[in-house]
Amino acid sequence: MAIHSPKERLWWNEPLTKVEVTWIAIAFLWGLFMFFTMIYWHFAGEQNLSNESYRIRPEVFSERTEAMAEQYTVREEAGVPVVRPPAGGDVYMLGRLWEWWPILELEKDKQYRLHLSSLDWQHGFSLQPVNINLQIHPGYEMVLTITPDEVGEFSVVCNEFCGIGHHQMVGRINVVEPQ
Ligand SMILES: [Cu+2]
Repeated sequence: MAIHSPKERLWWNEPLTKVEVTWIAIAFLWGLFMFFTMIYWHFAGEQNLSNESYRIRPEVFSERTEAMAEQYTVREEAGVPVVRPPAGGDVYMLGRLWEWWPILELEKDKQYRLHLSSLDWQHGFSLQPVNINLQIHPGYEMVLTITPDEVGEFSVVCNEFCGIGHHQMVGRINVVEPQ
C-alpha cells in the first residue's frame, strides 16, 4: 500500500507487477481514445469550425472593419450599424471592450469569409444558439469560410472573461433570405 514506506530502499528497481501493467495499458489506451475522439469530434460534433489564422495588427483590422461598415451599412439599431456586405466576399467583425461590432446581415446559403479579431484583449466568440465557440486574440485574425444555412437572428456573446463589462459584451449576426 502506498501509505506505507516501501520496504526496499531501491523501490523503483522492482519488476512491474501485473496490476501496474494493466493500469498503464488502460491509461495509455484511454489517452489514445481521447486523442482520436478530438479529431473525430471536429467533423462529427459540428461545433468548432476549421479555420485559418493570420497575424494582423489591431489598427489594420479596425480599418478594414470600418471600411466595410462605411460602404455597406443599411441601417442602425441602437446606434450600432447593421452591415450587409455582398455575398461571396469578406466580412469583418471585431471584438473590443465591450462589444462585438458591427451587426452583420448575411444571406442564407451564400458563402462568406468571416474575419474575426480583437482590438484589445482576449475575447470569446460564441454564436448562439448554434454553440460555435472560438477564442479571439489581438494580433491575430481568425478567418472562417461559412455558409449560413438557417434564417434567423444569432447572438454573439463573449465567453472569455474580459473585465467589468464582460457580461454586456454581445453582438449579432442576422441571416436573411437572399433578395
Ligand atoms: Cu470579451
